[in-house]
Amino acid sequence: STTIRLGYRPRVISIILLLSGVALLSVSALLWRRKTPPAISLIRVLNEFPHDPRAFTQGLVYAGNDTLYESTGLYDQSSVRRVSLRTGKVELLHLMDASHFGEGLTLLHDKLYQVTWLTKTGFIYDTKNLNKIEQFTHMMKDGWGLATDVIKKHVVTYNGHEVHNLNELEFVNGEVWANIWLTDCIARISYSDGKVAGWILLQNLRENLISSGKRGIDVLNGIAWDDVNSRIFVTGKLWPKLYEIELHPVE
Ligand code: DDQ
Ligand code: CA
Repeated sequence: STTIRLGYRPRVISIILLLSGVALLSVSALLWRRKTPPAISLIRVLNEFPHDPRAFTQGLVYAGNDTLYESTGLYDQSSVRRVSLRTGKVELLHLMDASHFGEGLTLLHDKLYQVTWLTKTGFIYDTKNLNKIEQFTHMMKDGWGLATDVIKKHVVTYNGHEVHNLNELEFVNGEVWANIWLTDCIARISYSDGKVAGWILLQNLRENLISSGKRGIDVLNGIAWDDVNSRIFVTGKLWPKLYEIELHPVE
């Protein structure tokens, strides 16, 4: 019986080794996964819509019913507007005082909240008529993006490095998305720790506008999320188009 046992043992041992090898491999795959860089996505355009080419877009939100609200900058032409998604037509316009440069915009219940670039002043508007209801002072020197609905303070980092120039913002599916000023990238930021969980690369949008002869367009800026239909809209400053996009992760 000893010889039989000896004959079997190595096989049993090798099966155990094989199994533990598989287990080790899967554990290390999980650990490896955790260490791999954040996901990169390219995009595909699902729909394109007209956008006012004079709108220096600084804030964009979706309000349901194919309606967007938009905040625009530049000192003598800053505005808040209600815009039809399908036609790009400005349905309602509030022109701001020439001393303010419109920046981030967000929608909460039936009010719009807007910050301004260097004047530390914020405004609250009634969505019904875009009348100014109130104004407030924001503590930062520069108002840039604005989104709802978390109250937390983070330094945004990517692999331990600070990420600067976060511009227009949107709260998308539990993440904060931010246009990075002067780039064609959107950072997907975890609201719980401020870490960049992924990058969306959208250079083809601006490249296509330029190669189709559009002149004078500025940077990609403006993200709006339709949480009922899971639609993502993006545009840019002085862009003649607004896009509905979907993400395609790069392997
Ligand atoms: N910000 O969007 C990065 C927060 C501010 C951008 C301000 C750009 C000023 C451009 C002025 C152009 C004058 C023709
Ligand atoms: Ca937004």
